[in-house]
Amino acid sequence: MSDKTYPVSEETQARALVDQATYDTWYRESVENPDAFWGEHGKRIDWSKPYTKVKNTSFTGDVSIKWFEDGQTNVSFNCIDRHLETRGDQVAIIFEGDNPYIDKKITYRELHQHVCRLANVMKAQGVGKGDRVTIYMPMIPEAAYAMLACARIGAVHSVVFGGFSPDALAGRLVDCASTFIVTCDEGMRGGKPIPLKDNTDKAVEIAAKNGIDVKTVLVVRRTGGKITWADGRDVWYHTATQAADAACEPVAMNAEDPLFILYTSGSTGKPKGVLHTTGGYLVYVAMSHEYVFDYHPGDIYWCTADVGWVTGHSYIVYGPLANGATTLMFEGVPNHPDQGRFWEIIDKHQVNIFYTAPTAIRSLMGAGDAYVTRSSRKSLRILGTVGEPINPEAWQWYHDVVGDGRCPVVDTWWQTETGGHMITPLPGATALKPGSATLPFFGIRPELVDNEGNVLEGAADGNLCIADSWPGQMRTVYGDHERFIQTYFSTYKGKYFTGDGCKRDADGYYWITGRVDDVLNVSGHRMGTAEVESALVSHDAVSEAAVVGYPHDIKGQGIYCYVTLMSGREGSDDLRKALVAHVRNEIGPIASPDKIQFAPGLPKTRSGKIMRRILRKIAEDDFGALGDISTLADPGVVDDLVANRQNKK
Ligand code: 6R9
Repeated sequence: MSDKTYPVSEETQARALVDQATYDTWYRESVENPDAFWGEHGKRIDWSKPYTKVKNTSFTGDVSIKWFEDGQTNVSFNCIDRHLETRGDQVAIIFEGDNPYIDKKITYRELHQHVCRLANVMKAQGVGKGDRVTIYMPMIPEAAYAMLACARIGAVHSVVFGGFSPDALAGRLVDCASTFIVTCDEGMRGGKPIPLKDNTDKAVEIAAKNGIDVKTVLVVRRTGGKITWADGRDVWYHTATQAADAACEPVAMNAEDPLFILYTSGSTGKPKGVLHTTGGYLVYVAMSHEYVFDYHPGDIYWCTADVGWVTGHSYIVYGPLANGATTLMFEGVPNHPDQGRFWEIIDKHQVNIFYTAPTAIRSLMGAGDAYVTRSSRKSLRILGTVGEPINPEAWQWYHDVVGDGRCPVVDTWWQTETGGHMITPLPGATALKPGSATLPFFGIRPELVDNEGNVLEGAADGNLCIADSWPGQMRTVYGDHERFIQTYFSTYKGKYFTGDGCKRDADGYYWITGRVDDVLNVSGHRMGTAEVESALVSHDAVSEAAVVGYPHDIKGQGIYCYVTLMSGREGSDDLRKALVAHVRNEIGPIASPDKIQFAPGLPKTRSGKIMRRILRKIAEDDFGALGDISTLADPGVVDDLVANRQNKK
């Protein structure tokens, strides 16, 4: 923990929407009287039928979460139509291509036409309210059009990150019985094509074997690369939308109607379909986008996330567009053509607010300051980070070098499940401490509890829970409410358990220490150790596997795999390569193992439970501190594991 503090500068204060006194008053109101507070702030979006009820939530029993439940609205109307009169000609989306010579600007009026045409195409293809539409796209504006077109007609989107494999895509198609896909011929990243249509074809085949017949694949032409075509199923996006009407009435949705499903990894089992609904979600992401980034009309805002993750949903598309902002979508990667690309884009489009991940900051910091200092960055006002804990050195570099010491850094802690920011500074209200996500956002009641569930007071170190509901919270796991209750509300009764460990210092500041469950965070991407293990054991050479994380300088965590082979199989570098390729194939490149150790046996208790604590220590090369190994069925396996460790420092 760094002990430096950065008070709010006069310049930031003068401009800020929320100062410290306002934060204090609003925060108190928001937790003491949530009905009054959210009843007022819910009005920031337009409702076709105003709500009369505000909060109706329970974290016990069946767990039921409803906000603004008798109100009606439409997310696409709020993100587009209501801006047309005042800012129809303002740019809504700036697209910056993978190739630095390609960009384009889409105004709110153009956005309206694109979204209406696509919504009409979906309707003509039989998509209606409540139907699940899968979006498997690169970072191009059509991905946002597709999300908004779904919202317009009441369809529920499930965006699947373009880096996921056909298998992973198929699993998500089957889980939510989705038969309509929007994809593209190929994506383009760092000058390399990504075969999205090809992957989709494979996924459709796998889904068919599992009982889901995909009816329509709508294909955006991005590269013009060669693809195979299934007549009767595949439809070109450009021909269909050209022929469609450019007007489409938004459907009135109840506040609690589903908006989207987004799959995320947990400590056990297959990824969960996190379900978010309409009214509360939009209020929460719009409000947090405005106050956390101190967004003012006219600001150019850039979040470098992918729309395949929740950050892309809430803070590239829904929050910014609900606020009538100009949001930048970047197709490429931070190191193409070179490691100065981010800073070049900031100058090119005069970006005022920049939001990225610690892993990107660490890797660009490693490239050296010259890539940064050759750019001006004078337009920058606010810097943000998300996705994993930021180490104080990276925070300091971001603040001092990228922000020239002028720009507050908002370290925003939140999750797919929370919909929007939970613990975060507000630029005009919060003194910053490098590495701390600081204080709770309006309506959020963090609690630290020990392993027995006792609530800890004052400065403490514990498991992070949230004591009461907020409007952006997920409502259920799609198709499995019991799993929702079990995963989030059963560890500590009556509280939402985040899965994160956290410290609170004497000033009440929160410092997230990382996951306390079997979830890895690799370059800000969440994945369950169980998912990587099941990918490994599906290889015919593998009999058993155990996966743990270890500290990695750039990625935050690396993936360390202990693999026991089938009898008669020999470990070798070739087999290591084959296993890495196999996992990439099963899940996607983000799950590539960093280290594979062949282990004749794994450390197990007498009841057969793998002792991950020991495996983590060996992976960290910290085997002097293995702790008590006397409960192991065969303590002898530990010597072999230590002798053959793959991460010797
Ligand atoms: C938004 C997002 C959620 C997990 C979360 C935590 C980690 C996210 C963080 C952070 C420390 C931050 N995390 N932001 N840890 N400081 N500012 O990333 O959602 O992909 O669901 O991941 O990421 O461990 O529990 P998601």
